[in-house]
Amino acid sequence: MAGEPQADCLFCKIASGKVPATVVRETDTTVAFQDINPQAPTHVLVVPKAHYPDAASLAAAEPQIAADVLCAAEEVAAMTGIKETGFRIVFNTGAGAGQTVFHAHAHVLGGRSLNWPPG
Ligand code: D5M
Repeated sequence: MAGEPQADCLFCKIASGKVPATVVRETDTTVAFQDINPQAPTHVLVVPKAHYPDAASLAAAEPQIAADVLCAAEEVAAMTGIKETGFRIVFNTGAGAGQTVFHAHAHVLGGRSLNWPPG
């Protein structure tokens, strides 16, 4: 069924606590944890607990949970102090855009100057 946890999905396992991660925030529908390969002084991932392969499919199927992910990203930015200095929320969507883990996730990045356009 759409949104059900997938046995072979790393972020489903992190969301359920089966794989350890440094969790910084959790809500009924989302989990936020430190990225294992940080690209900025603050680099947190926000994932929905429901499994959708990318942000676009999440938004199409569950717009409220997609909004929850965005709100959680804002709260992570406030908690970590990057809201004041500027931060970026990135949803790599599809392998062609650099997505490597096919469970929807927001990258919340800040703590250094961020160039535009991104690479
Ligand atoms: O981003 C996938 C991100 O997931 C990438 O920045 C590394 C991160 N990652 C991979 N494995 C882990 C674990 N185990 N803990 C925390 N973070 C992890 P993408 O947009 O798909 O390229």
